[in-house]
Amino acid sequence: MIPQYSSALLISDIHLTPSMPLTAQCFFDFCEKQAPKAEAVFILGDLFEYWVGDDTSSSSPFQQEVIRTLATLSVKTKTYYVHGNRDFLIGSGFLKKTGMTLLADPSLINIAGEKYVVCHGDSLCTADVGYQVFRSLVRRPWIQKLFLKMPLTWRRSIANHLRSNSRTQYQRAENKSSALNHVRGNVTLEACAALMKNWTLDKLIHGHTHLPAHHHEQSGGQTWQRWVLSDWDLDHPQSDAPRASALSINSQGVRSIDLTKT
Ligand SMILES: [Mn+2]
Repeated sequence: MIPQYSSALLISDIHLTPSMPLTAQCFFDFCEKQAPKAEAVFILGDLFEYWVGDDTSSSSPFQQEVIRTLATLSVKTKTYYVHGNRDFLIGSGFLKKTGMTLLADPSLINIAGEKYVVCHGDSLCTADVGYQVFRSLVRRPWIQKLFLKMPLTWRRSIANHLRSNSRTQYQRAENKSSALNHVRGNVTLEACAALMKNWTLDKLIHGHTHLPAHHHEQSGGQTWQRWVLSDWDLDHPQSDAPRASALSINSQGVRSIDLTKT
């Protein structure tokens, strides 16, 4: 069934971790204040910095607090979640506790009478062939089952290894002199065009690239709009401007809300 609402808020890439307390506080405030005002809230992946299994929450006061916050929000408004590349192991246990409904990546949603395709965004980064091979492997159920059977210390160490690799790549992508890596960290026009053609739609919303924008794009006679959600970071003011935003959709259209100023 297609989620259909008159208003919605969309967020992604909050990268929640106890070591980023200001970002976490901004998320808790969002869930308490702004989020209940929308009919539905969509979290388009990378809610957590990393997730190595639902069985870790019982020993983590931080994860317990996130679960409580989302469960409280889910009572007030409908909440949806799409897997990100860092928290795709979020399973039915976490979803049940938080009251969130899992959406496939990509999915169609209908807000205020307009149809949008939503996804995390990593599947659209097709210039990074190595990553796409990795993605297709780790999304296989049998590989996930094997991973989740490993001791927690192994799982954490694998996740840390993958994160440090991805961070190095991201820093390279930030370096504008390296055009190739910049392309690899972004979605491709071809992948977006194929997705829009497949769904015969002209509105796409995703996160993942940390390049918030509203694009008007075209390819082969097709045109579409693409909104990119921002990542959240209020804990590293030295590296970039503090940022946290949500996309609000209602009968007035689509607009970005700066949560660092609310
Ligand atoms: Mn991501």
